[in-house]
Amino acid sequence: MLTVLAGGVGAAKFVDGLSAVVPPEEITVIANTGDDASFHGLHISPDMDTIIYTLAGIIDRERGWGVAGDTFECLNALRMLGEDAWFQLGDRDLAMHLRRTRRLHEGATLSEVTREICDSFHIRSRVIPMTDALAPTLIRTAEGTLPFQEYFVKLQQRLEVLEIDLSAARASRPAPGVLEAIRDSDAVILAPSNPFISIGPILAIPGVGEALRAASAIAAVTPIVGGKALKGPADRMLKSLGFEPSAGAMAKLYRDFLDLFVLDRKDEYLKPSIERSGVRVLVTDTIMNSAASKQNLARSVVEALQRRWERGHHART
Ligand code: FO1
Repeated sequence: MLTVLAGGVGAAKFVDGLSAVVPPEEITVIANTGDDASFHGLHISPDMDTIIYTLAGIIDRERGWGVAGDTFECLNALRMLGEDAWFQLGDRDLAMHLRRTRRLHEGATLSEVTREICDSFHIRSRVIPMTDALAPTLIRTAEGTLPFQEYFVKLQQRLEVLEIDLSAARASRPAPGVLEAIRDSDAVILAPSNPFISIGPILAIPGVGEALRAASAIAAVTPIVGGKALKGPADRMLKSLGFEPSAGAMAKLYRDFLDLFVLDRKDEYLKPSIERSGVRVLVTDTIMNSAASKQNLARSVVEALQRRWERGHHART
């Protein structure tokens, strides 16, 4: 069994590749819900939706989020009615949010609704939210503290981030199955997601840190290549939060519990310094721009973890 801690686009691509390399039933995805937001009375879980649409094969590949070929008639109509509609909710995408919100109003938990939605899409891996509680990530900037999507989408990540407030995640409880999945897996993989706003909220959930320390093996795939984030503001955040914008800084952030760090070939020169901190390094191609590249990356990570298990086994016998 493998557990993946996941943000949105990068994580979804990685899990997509992984499910072609190991049986999808053996994968549990624990998704960040710190980005969740309410628009037009609907509960949106962008990272979970990105994972679900990707695994269902209907993601808009160009944008990385939303449904391929979706239209925006409803949003346009809302704008005509004077609604502030800057968050792009497509007509088909709205069905997901309508269904989720109705079930939440009926008293279902977010993990229950997520399971139902995954079943409707015949998704064979298990996707669970990090928590069933509302745990919004807040972004502190010089111009005030903002809800995540306001910083990310409305203001296009233009403001410098001074602090990321994960207090809601810290005050929440893990969703059913989260700690068990981490503890009972053969390995936990931190997807190539932003360490502060995607993986950070999951790590802030009470009990997750301890479960990780009890996990059999933990690998992390870098979301930073050549000092640049593959997507989103991770490189700028590293800088504004006082770190070097490099894959090496990423490895340091996770150093406490990491067994294997997956570095892009372009950054191979960082391998010795990361290994000196006691973390093994796998150097491979991490850019996922085709089905083959997603699967190759997933295969390399799984094989490196397998080599580790074999070595551990020989050491004990
Ligand atoms: N990202 C955008 O940049 N602009 C949008 O209007 C937008 C709408 C949206 C709707 C549904 C959904 O599931 C995701 C959406 N995203 C949008 C992506 C999302 O805001 C971010 O990529 C994640 O929250 C960061 O991981």
